[in-house]
Amino acid sequence: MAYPLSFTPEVRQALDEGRPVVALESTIIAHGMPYPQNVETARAVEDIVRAGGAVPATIAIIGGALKVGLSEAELDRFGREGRSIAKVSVRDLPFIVAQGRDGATTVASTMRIASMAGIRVFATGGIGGVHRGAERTFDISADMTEFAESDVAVVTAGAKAILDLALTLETLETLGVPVIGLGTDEFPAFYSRRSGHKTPMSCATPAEVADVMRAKWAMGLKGGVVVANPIPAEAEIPAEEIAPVIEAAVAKAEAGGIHGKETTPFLLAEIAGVTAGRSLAANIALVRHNARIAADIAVAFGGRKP
Ligand code: PSU
Ligand code: MN
Repeated sequence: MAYPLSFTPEVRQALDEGRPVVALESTIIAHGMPYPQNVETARAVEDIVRAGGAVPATIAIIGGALKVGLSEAELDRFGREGRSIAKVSVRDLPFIVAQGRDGATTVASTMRIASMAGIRVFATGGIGGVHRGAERTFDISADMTEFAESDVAVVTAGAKAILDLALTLETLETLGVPVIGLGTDEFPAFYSRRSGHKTPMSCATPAEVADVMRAKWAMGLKGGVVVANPIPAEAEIPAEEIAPVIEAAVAKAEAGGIHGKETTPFLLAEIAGVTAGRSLAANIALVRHNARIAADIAVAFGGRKP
């Protein structure tokens, strides 16, 4: 029997009618951006998805319930409480549910819950991946392995250079995950449009991405698709400008003995602090852009999994 999910009426109705739905994560709200920009962005992103002809479903855990769609009050509370809400990846799901707690879902756990709900498209900012120094720390985000598990296409501005992008792409290859550059043949580096790493394939339009999703799942190939969508040019921070900031943040994390699930939020907060408003503005711009593209893909895909 399927595990019960808690839907908002808007999402429930859209899924019942087979209309396009776009999943959104909640770790980006609670741990990825400061208040109030986190709540403003989460709302704006939901509106962008609606304007694109799809229904947004922000995913989180509230009182142990797997929520698919949040009310305005719930979304606002997640933004205000921020980092005091548990960051929940897949390994944390059973504990948070069993204890009846609140949790902000990462890309991995959002993919899993979206998949349980039958949602095939998900917009985020940046995915987790293989951390620099992973050969010593074994720090590889559960986002990677989730891409081998859940049948969801995730629209991302690539991944931040806090990660080892070459090893992240190698890992996705091992896991059998298509990484599609949308309008580019280069894997974008979140703040920057270019990283120097090629994507294994590229598509010109959201409709072509939807074709790849259909082909993958029609063949019975399990797992997700990475849709790498570069930050809009006017919002980008050139790689050479952001690189020293990232180097310093990674060094500070190592020196401070930061590890495990704290690493990503620590690095994100560090970079945001050092670049003042600039990285936050870039982050907001790319999330909004990803939401628009995700809506287009969801519409082109046509709602239901074949
Ligand atoms: N990368 C970002 N912004 C984010 C995250 C990653 O640029 O907000 C969040 C996402 O929720 C992602 C999670 O799934 O961090 C990965 O954490 P970890 O590396 O601990 O798996
Ligand atoms: Mn990790």
